Amino acid sequence: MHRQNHVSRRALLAILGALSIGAGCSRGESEADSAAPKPASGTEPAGKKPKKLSEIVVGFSQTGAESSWRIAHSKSIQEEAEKRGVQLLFADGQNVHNNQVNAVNGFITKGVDVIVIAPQESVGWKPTLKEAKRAGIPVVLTSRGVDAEEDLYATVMVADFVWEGRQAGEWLAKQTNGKARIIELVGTPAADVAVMRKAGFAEAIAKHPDMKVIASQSGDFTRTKGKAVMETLLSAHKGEINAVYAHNDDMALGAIQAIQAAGLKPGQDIVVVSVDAVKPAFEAMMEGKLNATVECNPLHGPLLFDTIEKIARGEAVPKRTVVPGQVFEREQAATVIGSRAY
Ligand code: GZL
Repeated sequence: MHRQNHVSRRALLAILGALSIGAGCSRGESEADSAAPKPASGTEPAGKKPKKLSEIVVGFSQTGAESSWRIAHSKSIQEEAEKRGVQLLFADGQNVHNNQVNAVNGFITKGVDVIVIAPQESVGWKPTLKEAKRAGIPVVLTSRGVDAEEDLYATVMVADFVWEGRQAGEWLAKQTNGKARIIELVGTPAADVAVMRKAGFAEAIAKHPDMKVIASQSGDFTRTKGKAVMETLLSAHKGEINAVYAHNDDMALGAIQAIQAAGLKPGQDIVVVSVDAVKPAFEAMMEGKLNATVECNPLHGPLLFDTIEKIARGEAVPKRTVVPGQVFEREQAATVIGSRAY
C-alpha cells in the first residue's frame, strides 16, 4: 500500500494562492528584467545608515545538504560571500524546519544586518518573519518561497517551478506519444517547489488521456529515498510502469538504481525525466539511463549578493526574481557536460 504524500490542504491552497501573485511568468524569464524595481516593502532597515557589503553580517539558514543541487547552491553562496568580504553565518538546517526557525530566531537576537533563508518547508514562517520585520532586519528568500504576506520579506529568488513541471510533462508526452503509466517521485511535500512541479506536470499531461500517474510518493529530494520508494512501487506495479517523473535528479538517480536492480533497463524499458540538470544527471544521460532533465540553476550567489548590496544601501529590489532554465535531452549530454558549472 503506498501512502500518498499529501501536502496539507491548507498548505496547498496557501502555496498555490501565493503562486497567483507571481505566477504565469513564461519560460523562466526573469521578472526582474521586465518589471521596474518598485520599492519593495520590508527592505528598508529601520533608520539604519547604508552599509558597504564588507561591513555587514548575513545570517543564512540553509535547508541542509539533501541533493547535489543543494550542495552547489550552498557552495555558490559561500564562495560569493568570501569573494565580496561579507561575514556569512551559515546554519545547516539538516532538513528540519524547526532547526531553521531556531537559527533565524538566533540571527534576529544577534542583530545581523540581513537574513537569507532557503526554506525546507514553505509553511510555518509567519511569526519568525514578523519578528525579523519588527527588528528591522530584511529577509531574502532563495530557492523556495514561503506562505507569507509579501511585506514580510524583501525578495524571493527562485526558478519558475510550475514551468519546470510543465516542461517535464510536455517532454514526456512527446517521448511516449501521449501513452504513459507514470511513477511520480515528489520532493518534500511541504515545500512550494514540490507543489508547483507537481501542478505544472499535471497540467501538461492532462491534455493526454492515455498518460496516467499510477503512483505519486515523496522521496524528499534525496537519492536514498528515491531508490527506496521506487523499489516499493516497482514491486507493487509489476510490469505496469513505463515512465518516471522525478522532482529532482537525485531521486531520479535513486530510481534508476532500483530499476536496474529489478532487471529492467532505465532510459529504455522505463523512460526517466527529472529536474535540476546537475552534473551526475548528465553522466546518467550519457550512459543512456536518464532521458531528460529540466535545468534549475542553483548558482544564486552572485545575484543574491548583488541584491543584498542594494538592500544594504537602502535601494529598491524586485519582489521576485525568476532564474531561467532549459530542457536538456540525453542526445545533448556528451556535448554539453563539459560546460556545466555544477
Ligand atoms: C529548487 C530547490 C530544490 C531542488 C532540489 O530551487 O529548492 O531543492 O530542485 C533541492 O534538488 O533539494
